Amino acid sequence: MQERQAKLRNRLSKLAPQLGYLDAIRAELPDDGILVEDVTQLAFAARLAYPVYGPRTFISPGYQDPLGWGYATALGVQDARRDVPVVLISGDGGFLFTGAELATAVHHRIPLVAVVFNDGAYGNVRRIQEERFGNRIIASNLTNPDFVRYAESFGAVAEKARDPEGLRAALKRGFARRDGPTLIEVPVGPLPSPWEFINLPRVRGRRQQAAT
Ligand SMILES: Cc1ncc(C[n+]2csc(CCOP(=O)(O)OP(=O)(O)O)c2C)c(N)n1
Ligand SMILES: [Mg+2]
Repeated sequence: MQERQAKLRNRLSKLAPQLGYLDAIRAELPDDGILVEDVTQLAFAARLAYPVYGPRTFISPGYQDPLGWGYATALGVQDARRDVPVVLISGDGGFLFTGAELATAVHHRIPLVAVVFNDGAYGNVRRIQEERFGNRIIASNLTNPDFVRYAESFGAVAEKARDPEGLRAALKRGFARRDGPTLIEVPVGPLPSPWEFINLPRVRGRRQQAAT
């Protein structure tokens, strides 16, 4: 198993920035803790390489990828499982879809830890516009609130983490709090594309594909 994981890591080494943050989360989250993901570049990497140790400990939106479901869903997960730590990974764009549920989290003292990776963009879409549409950037740069102050204004605890080490320390503090929500903002730059690992070559219908 460990050998398989090492091989996988080797193959995905291009995704080192994302993997560093996922390792930090895996190191701090107990084996029976639950990871919930929104639709973000970190989540795409998690689907490929985040080690899951038990059933129902990795909650993913699946193939439909409804951006923004993460925060609301993770709150439900944490409320249903008050006995284990729950962590959300989300991008800045997706977080703002249901981020106002911070009010619910504070109101009901739901101890969810949300990690928001902030690249100031719908980063996954912006990269596609850059690489495949001649750098024609349309509606993928974001004007964001200050996420720490936003969360604090609801009465949540919030802090910034600037690297995987910092994230580990912040997660420790977040998981230790059982009386309310925590938000951790992680500022990031552009991240390497995971698409070559997701769009695998066809194994059927090759002839048909060649004809189109
Ligand atoms: C409802 C919905 N709208 C649009 C998309 C397409 N989409 C996939 S990823 C993404 C960008 C997400 O931005 P952010 O949450 O900041 O994560 P990042 O890509 O920057 O890591 C978008 C718009 C989607 N999956 N679902
Ligand atoms: Mg983003």
